[in-house]
Amino acid sequence: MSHEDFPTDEPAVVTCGLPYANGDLHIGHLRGYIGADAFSRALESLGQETAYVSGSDMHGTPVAVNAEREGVDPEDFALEWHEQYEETFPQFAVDFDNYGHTHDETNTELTREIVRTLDDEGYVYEKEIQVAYDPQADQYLPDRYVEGTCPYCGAKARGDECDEGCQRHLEPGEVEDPTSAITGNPAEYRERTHKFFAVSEFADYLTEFLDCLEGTSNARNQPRQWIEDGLQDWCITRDMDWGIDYPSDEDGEEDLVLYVWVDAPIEYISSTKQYAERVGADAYDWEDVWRADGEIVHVIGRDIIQHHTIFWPAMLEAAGYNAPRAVAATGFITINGKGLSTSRNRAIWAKEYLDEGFHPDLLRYYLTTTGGLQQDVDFSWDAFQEKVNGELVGTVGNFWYRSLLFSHRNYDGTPETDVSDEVESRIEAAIDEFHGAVNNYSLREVGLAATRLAQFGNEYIQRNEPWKLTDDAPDRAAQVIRDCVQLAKAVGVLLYPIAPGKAQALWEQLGEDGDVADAEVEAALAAPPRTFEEPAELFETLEDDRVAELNDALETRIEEAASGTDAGGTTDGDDGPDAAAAETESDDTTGGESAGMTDTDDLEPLLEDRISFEDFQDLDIRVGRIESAEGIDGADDLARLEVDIGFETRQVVAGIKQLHDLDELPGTRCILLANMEPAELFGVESNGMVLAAGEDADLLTTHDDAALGEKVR
Ligand code: B3M
Ligand code: ZN
Repeated sequence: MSHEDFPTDEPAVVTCGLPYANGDLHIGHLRGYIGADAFSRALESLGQETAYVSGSDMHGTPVAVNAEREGVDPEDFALEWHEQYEETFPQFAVDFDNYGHTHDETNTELTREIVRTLDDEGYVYEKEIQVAYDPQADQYLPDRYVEGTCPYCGAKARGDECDEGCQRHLEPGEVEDPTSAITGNPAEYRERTHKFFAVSEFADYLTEFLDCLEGTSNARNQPRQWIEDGLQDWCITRDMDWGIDYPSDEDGEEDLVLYVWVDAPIEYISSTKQYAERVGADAYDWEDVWRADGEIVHVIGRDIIQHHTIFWPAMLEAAGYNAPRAVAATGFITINGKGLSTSRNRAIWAKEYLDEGFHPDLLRYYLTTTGGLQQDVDFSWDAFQEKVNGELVGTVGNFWYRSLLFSHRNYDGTPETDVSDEVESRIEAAIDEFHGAVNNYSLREVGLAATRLAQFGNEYIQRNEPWKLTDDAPDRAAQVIRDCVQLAKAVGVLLYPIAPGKAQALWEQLGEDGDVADAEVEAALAAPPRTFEEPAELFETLEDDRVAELNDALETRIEEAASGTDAGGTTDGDDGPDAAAAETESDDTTGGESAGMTDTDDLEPLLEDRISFEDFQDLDIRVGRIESAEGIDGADDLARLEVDIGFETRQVVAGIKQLHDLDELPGTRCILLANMEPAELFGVESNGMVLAAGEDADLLTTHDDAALGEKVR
């Protein structure tokens, strides 16, 4: 079964994974929250009725352990972080329709009601299991209170997750060689009775569910594998005080609380319900979404796919709720090519970014358009500068400013003529791209639809040179400028989900009433007001010396954290927000951490995520031979190559000018990605990509006599 394209007639809800209320927010968190925010705004731009909700995750050992370390009550501790998150999100234009928390009354009640239903429906049973226990501390050791070895991959693991290895969820009793995180002593296993949810009964249901699940492919492929390997039932209670009590009439069970992963996703529903109660069911009916056929879209980190594609849909199905339409699982963030690590202070903190005075839209644009949703995205201040100066200042900002300024000076606003057919069709094509991108869950393409349109605009001005026409061909000049003003407005409308603040500023410069947030994509084709004031530039160049300072500051604090001379300038000197950062904490899982300084420290981390053979087959990789190679004038690094791939000779631009003796290259066999989308670099079209390894661009070649054009597989 496939879903009807967005926009549909049903209301939608977009959610992002709940941050554990236990430490400072950083760029790893922001990627998901900004991504989900942009997606929800994009849906609204298409005319889809949408709510964007989330809340703080208050329970579980990630919160309890950190609160205990600070010697404070977990509820007070979590509430304080919750309030801080509520303040921080709007500063990144992350605009929730409702932001609740898992400990509030709505969620406590709904959780108990749902668990009671699971029980009543016969999906919950009791079982005696081995639970880790610390005799010295005289307490049981759920989840993060115990550390040991993952039974599946041998990596160091926490009680309920193999966070540094295979990323699997671990059931109580599974971790080998357990030690207590409280005393550091070896833990013993003791027998306890716990409640289990019969997930294994849902294997067939989940298989069908995955067949129509939209979002990223990792969120379908990984769970399919888990189902094939055989589903285990899921322990849903813990020996702890902090959490939601297991709803039970029987004596002796009141000391069990629900596992945090039971009540956390239920907050998605609770938060939607709170929103609906605030605006009224006529404006938004939460039951239409969760009890009927609404469109549920979850944006999450890729380390919590199992919770969202196995446990959660099984719970929803068992309790009589609607199934998610999409799970979009984002990759990790790396910093300067290495795993983000809060304990090593290798992170960009939310507060730090804001203190630098950067506009939120710059980071929003960087995080959404640098890589596909599923891909890991590297952040460096250098790459940030390149993105900002190249695409936002150079392409979008430049086009906006020159179009509006010229138009204001010569026509006092929008020239009184219609948009040309050429420009109207180009805008229509951009709207189509936008629509397709939203339906493919590709925020990158949403953002690039706008940037490419601005690029077209710049080329259009250059090509038509209106400044030469104003005197001799005034009608023609008015036409060109009219087109540019329309293009500028269209870029603003399409860029709105990614850069809402800047889009609104443009909207106001154009003299438009109201908010761009209330406009839908079709507004890109509607004429702007007849007059508007002189515009101001909306993006600012990020200078080299500023970037050098930012790089120095980052390096210094990473070094300080490594030598233990600094608590981090954040509250996490001792591992605070690591818990919240689980989705980004891939942290040197490729060996750097345990093996100390090895050669692999300088390599990009291996991707955990596997792709299917079908995905690989999408790459059309061919054997080629370089026929000619010459430097491109004006470009420091680029060379223009002619590559014979049997069927034809391709012109390719490669960043190898400084790295190879170009005269030596003709005759060299190379490997070419033939179905790379064409790009234009320094005015030269590149029609394929030559594969090379590492910083020195060591060119891949063949070692026998494979024919030119032969497929590499
Ligand atoms: N609080 C954070 C994480 O594991 C966790 C998400 C809950 S989503 C329902 O990424
Ligand atoms: Zn593992």
